[in-house]
Amino acid sequence: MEALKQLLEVAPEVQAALDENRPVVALESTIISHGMPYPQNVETALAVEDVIRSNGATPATIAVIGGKMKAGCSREEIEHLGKSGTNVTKCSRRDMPAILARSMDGATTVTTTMLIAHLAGISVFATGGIGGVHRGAEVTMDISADLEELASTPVMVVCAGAKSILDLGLTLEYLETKGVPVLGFGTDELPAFYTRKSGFSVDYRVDTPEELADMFLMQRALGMPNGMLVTNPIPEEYSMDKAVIDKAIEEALAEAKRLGIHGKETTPFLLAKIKDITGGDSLDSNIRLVFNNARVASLTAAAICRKKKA
Ligand code: PSU
Ligand code: MN
Repeated sequence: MEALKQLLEVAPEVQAALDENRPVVALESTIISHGMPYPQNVETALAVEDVIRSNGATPATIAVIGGKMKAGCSREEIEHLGKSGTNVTKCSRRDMPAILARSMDGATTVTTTMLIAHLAGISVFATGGIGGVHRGAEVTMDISADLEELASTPVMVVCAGAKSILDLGLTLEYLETKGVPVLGFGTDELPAFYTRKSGFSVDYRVDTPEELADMFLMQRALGMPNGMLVTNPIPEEYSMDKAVIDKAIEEALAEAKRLGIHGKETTPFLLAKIKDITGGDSLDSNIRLVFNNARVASLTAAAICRKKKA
């Protein structure tokens, strides 16, 4: 544990909030380096921190910088990750030993953001979309490590569902197998990132941050090791036309297949391609839904703190 502490740098502001039982919300960094183009990625990363602050919580953008796990990146570190883009290693669980041993930088995915958040004592994490079971996974076996992390790390992840670059039905089956609750914030239906509906049901609809906090704390009281997935639909005014986005996704998938894109490149490739095809509309939606998730995550983190005190 002592050795671990040497590798983990919690920003003083984040540590103070944790020590005083004030709400903290973790944010991932692959969304900065690989999920959006520069400079919108840096602008969004800084703006989402402001959204968290204005909702009464402390943001902790998570990354690996020079071989140190950071819970709370500085503005300069966020700019560095955003400018470096895909030159920074996309760091999943299996990358951690190499990146840390070699004192490299790593952009954390949902997986490693959960891992580091948990080491730092942070319970709630806001992002855009999670990885999942890819279409055709019955042949490729491409299943995101995000699902395994949700199965084994007790952090609440607030997202806008998952993009239909994935097989959403299989993703839900996998989460069920692993005992991960999938909650719909104000919805019975799993949102599909750019659109509010997917045709699949969530496990439970939850309408308030208080109830999300109750369920999270109940999972802890039961001694369960799993995380929890909160799916929060994109606000109506920013949601995209289903036909437009479906067509872009199909085109992107076909292009990935043609080029033989595979492994960890798949998700970043598809995200960039969809953005190109939709002429930037999808990027605007993406930014808006992240803000919306940051707000719900902040309110829920605050509710968890209140209930812990009571
Ligand atoms: N899906 C999105 N936006 C993202 C990602 C996924 O809609 O930015 C990123 C996240 O960091 C997620 C990772 O954890 O991609 C999943 O990658 P993979 O499918 O290779 O596990
Ligand atoms: Mn994969």
